[in-house]
Amino acid sequence: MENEKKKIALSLIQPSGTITLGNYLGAIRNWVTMQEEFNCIFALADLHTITVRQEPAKMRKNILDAYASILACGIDVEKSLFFIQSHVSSHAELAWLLNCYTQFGELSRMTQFKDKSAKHADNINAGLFTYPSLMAADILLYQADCVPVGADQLQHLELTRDIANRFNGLYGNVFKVPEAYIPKNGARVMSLQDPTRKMSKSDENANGCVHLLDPPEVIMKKFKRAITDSEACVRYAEGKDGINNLMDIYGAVTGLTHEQIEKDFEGKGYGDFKVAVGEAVVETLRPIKAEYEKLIADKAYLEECYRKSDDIAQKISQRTLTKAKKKIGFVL
Ligand code: ATP
Ligand code: LTN
Repeated sequence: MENEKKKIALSLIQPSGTITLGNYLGAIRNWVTMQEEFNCIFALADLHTITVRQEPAKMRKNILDAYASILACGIDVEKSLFFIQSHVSSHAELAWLLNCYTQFGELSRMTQFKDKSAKHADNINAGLFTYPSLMAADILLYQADCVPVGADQLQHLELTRDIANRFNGLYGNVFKVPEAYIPKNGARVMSLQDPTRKMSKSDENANGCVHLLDPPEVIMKKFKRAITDSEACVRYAEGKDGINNLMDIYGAVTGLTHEQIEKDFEGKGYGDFKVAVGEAVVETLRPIKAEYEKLIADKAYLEECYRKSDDIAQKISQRTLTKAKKKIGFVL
């Protein structure tokens, strides 16, 4: 946070499973490059993950694995904050306040709530419903200018802006109204087994999802089994979701355009192409996995990193929280 004049970019990711190739190509890789242009604030949204039931030992492992993996991707705690949401008490506290400025009707319209409550019909808890007020708190506490997110989160961001405007309308300028930031080169990675659905950490079909920490042979196997079509021609076209997805992934890791890929694979079959994509992904992930192995073996270093960021985040966020409480009418 060395340069006060830079704009503030903020984003969180749920440690709800091991980080995927989709998370990396769609989000984290862009976070890494944004560190130069912005004052960046990143965190693991562990409070958000308990909106879906978690197994305690697995949750602890997922949090540390996600922390080490994201550092391994290139997040630098000398340049950016990278903390753990539950360690900074102002998030839960502001979320409660904002719940009282968020309407039932607004929350009812959120498509993520509708999707997740259909998926977890046995546990439609109040946290799942009020998830967006906690996300609004994450963002508004830091007076963030922009929030890099995938398209799936735009509705939550719009609600954050509505909440901020409503609060500011009542009490004056307390919160900065943030903008969504959709990175130019943010790839949308689809499941290798169902290319009409996005690749997701919590996918039940393990073959559809490539994890950052998968061993090379597992990655190769998943690409070899990827669903394609019967045309046997590597070209980007409507109705060829599987091949389009593989071309997008290959392009994202090699920098090649669709036209270049089509030319390189002219006359070759899908078998060759799948191997090429698998190998390119393995090579992209190799240094990340190696760095992760080093980091995860050094728990003391990891703790040093997150404690340092936790403390700074607590200080910054307290300023906004105190201001909001004062405006509402609490005795401080
Ligand atoms: P979950 O399965 O728990 O819902 P997820 O893997 O879908 O998790 P999130 O934690 O919701 O991922 O998202 C973290 C970030 O990664 C977000 O910015 C999101 O837009 C991005 N992201 C997630 N999946 C993909 C994908 N398949 N392609 C591109 N970006 C993605
Ligand atoms: N809901 C987001 C994770 C998230 C987030 C945030 C993203 C929680 N708080 C604040 C940006 C800003 C997701 O599921 N990807």
